[in-house]
Amino acid sequence: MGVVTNSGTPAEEPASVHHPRPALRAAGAAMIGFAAAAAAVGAGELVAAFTGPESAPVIAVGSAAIDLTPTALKDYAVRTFGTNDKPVLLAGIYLTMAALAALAGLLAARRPPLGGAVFALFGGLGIWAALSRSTSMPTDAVPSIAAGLAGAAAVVWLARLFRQASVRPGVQPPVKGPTSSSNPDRRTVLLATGGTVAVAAVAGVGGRMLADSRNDITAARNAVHLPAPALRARPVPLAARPAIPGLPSFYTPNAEFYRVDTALTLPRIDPRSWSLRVHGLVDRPLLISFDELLRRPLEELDHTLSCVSNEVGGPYVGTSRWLGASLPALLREAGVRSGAQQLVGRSKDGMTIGAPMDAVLDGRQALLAVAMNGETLPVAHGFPCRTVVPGLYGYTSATKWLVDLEVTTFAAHDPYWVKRGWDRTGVVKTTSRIDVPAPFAHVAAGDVSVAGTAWATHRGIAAVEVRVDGGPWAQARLAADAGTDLWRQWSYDWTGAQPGTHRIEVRATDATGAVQTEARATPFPSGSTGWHSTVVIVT
Ligand SMILES: Nc1nc2c(c(=O)[nH]1)N[C@H]1C(S)=C(S)[C@@H](COP(=O)(O)O)O[C@H]1N2
Ligand SMILES: [Mo]
Repeated sequence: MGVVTNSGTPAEEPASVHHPRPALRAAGAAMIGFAAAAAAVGAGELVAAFTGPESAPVIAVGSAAIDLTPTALKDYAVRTFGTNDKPVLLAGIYLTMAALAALAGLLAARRPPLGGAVFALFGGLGIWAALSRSTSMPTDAVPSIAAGLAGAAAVVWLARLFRQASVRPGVQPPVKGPTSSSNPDRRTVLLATGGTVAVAAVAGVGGRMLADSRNDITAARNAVHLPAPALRARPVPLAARPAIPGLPSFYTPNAEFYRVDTALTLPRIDPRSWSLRVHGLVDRPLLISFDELLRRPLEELDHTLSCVSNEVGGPYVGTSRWLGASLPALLREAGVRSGAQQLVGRSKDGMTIGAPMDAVLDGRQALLAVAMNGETLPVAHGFPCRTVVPGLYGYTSATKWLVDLEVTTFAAHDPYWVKRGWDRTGVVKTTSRIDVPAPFAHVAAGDVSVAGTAWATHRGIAAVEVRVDGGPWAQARLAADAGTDLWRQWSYDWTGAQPGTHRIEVRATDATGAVQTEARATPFPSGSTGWHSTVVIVT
């Protein structure tokens, strides 16, 4: 900042200050670039308050980046940053933008139109990103147009001031010219730059606030009255949920339920304007409103949902009591035609999730869920309606913010993840996890209590075995069976643990008799496999 705040008269200063050093001049030019970028983002946010949060340039570019990210990189991001992957992505976009903005400032300090051109390119990228979404409308381009114009105008204006201030006598080697006395000084440039940032901040923050209030559906969500279930889940026996310290609770509280999706801004859907369309290979296409959905007999389903991206031992799994209308019943009303192979759910944000039709209609309790653990679906988990199909990973079964169901063939449509190389069936693999002791925990020698979770959703868990340091497998104690669609908790008393470092391994057998495979596989393309192990230090 020193480069522009110094407005002392040359006579009072040491000679070296008279001529801004190139580095300081460059820093000043970069600041101009940042200020113009702020103006661009602020203008984009303000306009996006009217055209929808997903049309804001940074969000649009981020969403396009998510959709274009190669699977391997996405896998890496989920593995490394977990559910922080979105903040990390946005931070990356902002940092890239800052670097390009600095470059634009430097170019503009030489030739202002060049800086303007960089912002025109920014705007163009935003326009392309905003229009590239499957659900985009022409108006989605407007925030990026505004951002590009605001950024270009700001950078050209500030760069002209900057250049004029730089040719002021005594600041640069003297330049002759009759206008030099009326040229702006560095203080003017500073004020203009700071003013631009201030206006941009007001526009950006104001735009966000406006968008939040325009899209606020809290009241509408709170007003949803959940009818009593027509079909209740059978109570989960206490013996199915042993209270072992360190084990996750049998039902996962909504606030702790993992969240995995591609949505940079959560779709906010007013249930009063929501409808679900059922079409494709059906005899009677349907369109039902949220009220009509709630008037259908609602069923409770206790079900463990898990994510295909879960690593061995990973956290992307949770159990909930879902409440919703029967999906097979709705499909039967629509009249599924022969030849139908795939049920594609479409979300408000353009996600497509395809479930094998034979799984949906084979008698399992698939739902159009409206509630989770007795609470109206949280926005992050798909309010007002999502699908839940036991036995399948979320990416082939659990469309959040559902607005459309298409009955189709496999050949006719590749859903989002299938396009990216993932398996199209998504059957949950037999998985077991050691939750207690925690990895690298220090435990006292003697008797060590080991416990964990196992799931083979819709097949059920028949056995869990544990071994220490590659020794013989021993049967773990299984908690009572609460149903095949649920995880099963287990415990094992490891007796005579000797001081030292030990490795505990676990494997499960599903109810078909298949033993969980030892072979390690990455989540891509059909879910991770391999035995989970934990290293503990016995003292
Ligand atoms: N609209 C939408 N629905 C979605 C997804 C998504 O990205 N967008 N992700 C799916 C995946 S991969 C999983 S594992 C589950 C996760 O549901 P949850 O976030 O409620 O736990 O949602 C599924 N439904
Ligand atoms: Mo997932």
